[in-house]
Amino acid sequence: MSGLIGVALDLYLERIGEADDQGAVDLVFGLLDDGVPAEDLLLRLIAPAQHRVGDLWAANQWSVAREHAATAVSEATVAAVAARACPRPTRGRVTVACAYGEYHALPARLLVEVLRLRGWQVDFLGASVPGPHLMTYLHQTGPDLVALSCTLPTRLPRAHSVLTACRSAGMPVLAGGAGFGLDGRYARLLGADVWAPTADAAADNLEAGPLPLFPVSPDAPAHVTDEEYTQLLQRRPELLAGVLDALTRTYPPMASYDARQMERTAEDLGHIADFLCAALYVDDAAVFGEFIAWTCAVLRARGVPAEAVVTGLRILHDRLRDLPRACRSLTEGIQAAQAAACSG
Ligand code: B12
Repeated sequence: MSGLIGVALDLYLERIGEADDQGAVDLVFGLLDDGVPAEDLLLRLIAPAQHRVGDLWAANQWSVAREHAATAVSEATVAAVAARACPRPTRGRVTVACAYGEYHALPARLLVEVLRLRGWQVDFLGASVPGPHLMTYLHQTGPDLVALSCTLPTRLPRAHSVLTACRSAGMPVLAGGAGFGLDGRYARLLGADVWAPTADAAADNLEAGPLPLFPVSPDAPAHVTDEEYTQLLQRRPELLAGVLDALTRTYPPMASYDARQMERTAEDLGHIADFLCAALYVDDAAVFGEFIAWTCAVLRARGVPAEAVVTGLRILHDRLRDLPRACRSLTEGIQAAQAAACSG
């Protein structure tokens, strides 16, 4: 069965890359008719194809528009698989939501459909759910479990608010998504009751009976012990304007940037500041270092050398000397960018 899926993966990618909804659905229905389980189609065909979409975008082989179109087709395909399977709920009720500001709804949707296939009654609230509204909904509907999805580490502070509110209301939360870290370490740190790396692992855990809950973390999240996270958040607008200005003066190629390139650089700096905030929030410089390594690869594919990132990070470091934890993350980021510059 895995052989069938392996062969279909390239074909599926081709179809979503051409925004071919019908072709993608036909392919997947054909595999269902051949006996491939719906769950395998969701997790071993559509999910890896979406990762490939990300890689193709990162390598500048696919445009943002093509990535959006492909993702829209995958969403339609997931819906078609779900509509065809249409299982009756035989187990408890789960609410699945994405943290506020988190627009990666498809990873959560895959969890939703896997849980439904396994007999759970699932309410799916979709992308970017404001915390207070989520809490009201949970109080009104009283699910057995809340499943919170977070793909970007930058959304962890918002996820934390939900985790805290659910904990005080005595509602168990299952956390998941790449933002919580490969081993779920930020889920544990921020007070989730349980974490799972994938949708099927989550479903297996739930089926196995009472959840193996995390012990309450003895470490308070770092942002509670000092003011660096809050300070960086408050200083963000003037800091970014100042860094963009200094970068224009110290990085010669920027002198000839057009308005669009300037806008993109400002956006990249914004993401860099957001990931720095996230690293401070969970007190883990690796969050920042990994993002910088990824950013350098993305920029290199677009003709921007890692030296530009090194220069920008040095300027940031200079301006944040009063924040020692931020400086530690920035140092890790500078090292990651220098390594990228050497390998490029
Ligand atoms: C499609 C996409 C988007 C779409 C999302 C649309 C949608 N409807 O989902 C849009 C265009 C909105 C988007 C926006 C952005 N994106 Co994007 N996106 C992607 C992409 C290509 C695919 C996402 C996807 O479908 N993944 C497939 C699933 C299967 O992912 P998964 O994480 O493996 O999911 C499994 C588990 O995590 C788990 N799981 C997920 N949730 C939960 C919850 C629980 C409770 C449990 C138990 C388990 C669980 O179950 C899933 C199935 O097993 C990824 C690439 C990638 N590698 O994922 C980038 C990616 C995630 N995006 C990225 C970025 C940077 C962004 C932007 C910041 C880009 C920008 N410049 O604006 C914005 C941020 C928007 C925001 N604030 O949320 C980066 C993140 C980099 C990083 N270091 O963190 C990635 C990795 C970029 C890449 N290589 O292409 N993106």
